[in-house]
Amino acid sequence: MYQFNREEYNKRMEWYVDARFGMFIHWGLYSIPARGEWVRSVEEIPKEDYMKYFYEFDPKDYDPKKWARAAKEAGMKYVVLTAKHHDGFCLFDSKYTEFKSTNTKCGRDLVAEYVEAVRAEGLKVGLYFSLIDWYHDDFPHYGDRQHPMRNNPAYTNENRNWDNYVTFMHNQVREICTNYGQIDVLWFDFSYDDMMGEKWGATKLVNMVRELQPQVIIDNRLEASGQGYGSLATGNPTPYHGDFVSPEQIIPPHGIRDVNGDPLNWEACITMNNNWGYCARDKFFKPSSMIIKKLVECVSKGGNMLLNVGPDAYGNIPPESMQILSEIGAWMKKNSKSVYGCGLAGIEKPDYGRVTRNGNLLYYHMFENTMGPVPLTGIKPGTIKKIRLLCDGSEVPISDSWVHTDYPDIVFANLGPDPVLPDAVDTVLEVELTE
Ligand code: H79
Repeated sequence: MYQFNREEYNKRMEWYVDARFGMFIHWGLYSIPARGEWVRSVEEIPKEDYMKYFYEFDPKDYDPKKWARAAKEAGMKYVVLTAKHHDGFCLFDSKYTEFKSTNTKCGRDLVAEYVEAVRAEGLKVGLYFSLIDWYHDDFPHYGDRQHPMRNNPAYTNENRNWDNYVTFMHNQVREICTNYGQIDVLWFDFSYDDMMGEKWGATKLVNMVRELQPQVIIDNRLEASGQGYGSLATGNPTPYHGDFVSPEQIIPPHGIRDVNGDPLNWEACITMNNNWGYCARDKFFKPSSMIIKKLVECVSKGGNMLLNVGPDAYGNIPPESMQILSEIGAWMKKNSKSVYGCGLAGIEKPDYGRVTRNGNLLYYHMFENTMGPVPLTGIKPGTIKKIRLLCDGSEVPISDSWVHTDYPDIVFANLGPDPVLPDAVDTVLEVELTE
């Protein structure tokens, strides 16, 4: 029986908190219509019509080694792949359904190849598993808020056997936790209305998962959606509390704390454009410069960022996403020390950027120049051992000028006369404190 234990919890979370940056991958049959992973629900497509994508599915370019390499090059430390999304299609060889990749033209267990490729790159392995299943006959259809058949009374819920669904869902989770070696992250999605907690058989499910995969890190969505902190924040966690809060498409304005004011672990999952699954017509990609600053924002607020890619029908990550990943990677190659193992600085955000911290190392992230001496707000004069530019290790002197008389409590760094920062996106000052 699983019981919350603070020490075990902190130990289990160590690698994950250090990592700070991961890749989310949304991929499945919905990559063929290419209108997002909710396409069957949004367009209320009947099962028979959706089956055409099942008969067509044959991702000729599927090579998870390429995905894993792209994640690694971007500086990500873990990857989470949709083993099954809400449409119910499994990228793994499940005994409990015929709706799976091994029964398509491609005939492969795509999850098996994925876990191997991700491990080979030294990255942690995550799997996303949808609690919702629009394919299964025992999942409520008519009247369910999200089901593709919600508006069609012909799909009455009479004779649908909920217990049968829960058993099926648990069986599939057991397969995922048994057949693919060590799983580092299990990402359930998601609870809504009364579909929550024990309705999913959550205590039993988590007991099984923790027995099969004692080290696994679980999200909080057995009792939450993309909003809501879940019971970890209440100081009285349920057995299925999950290990991190999972704000979706938002960075919490003030980080996240529990009722006692202690910081909670969280992970903001964020898309690069406006869709999780591949969307051929969605070219609204965020610039890499923005994503880098948002990653730093997450770290400075004590959270992780899980950045999404949606490979296309052939299995290729879109070129726009590859470009963004490589630009983030270039920044990370020089500055990742200010991300990995870093967290809350306990210092108010300066006007020009943000501060992250690892022990007695403070990282002042400069998103813009200060046009003069750089105020290292939050540091007491006389407590600095040295300041270096993180990108090249060069010495940054403490400013020794008239400003000190007007601002005796603030230490200023002197970046010299060049008005242009060495890194236009985020120039990082590493400040080592004496204690
Ligand atoms: O897997 C991704 C999403 O498919 C799933 N969680 C992430 C990680 C998810 N996103 N949003 N939701 C679940 C909540 C439902 C949002 C909806 Fe809609 C608003 C469903 C229908 C209206 C967004 C807009 C999806 C379709 C249209």
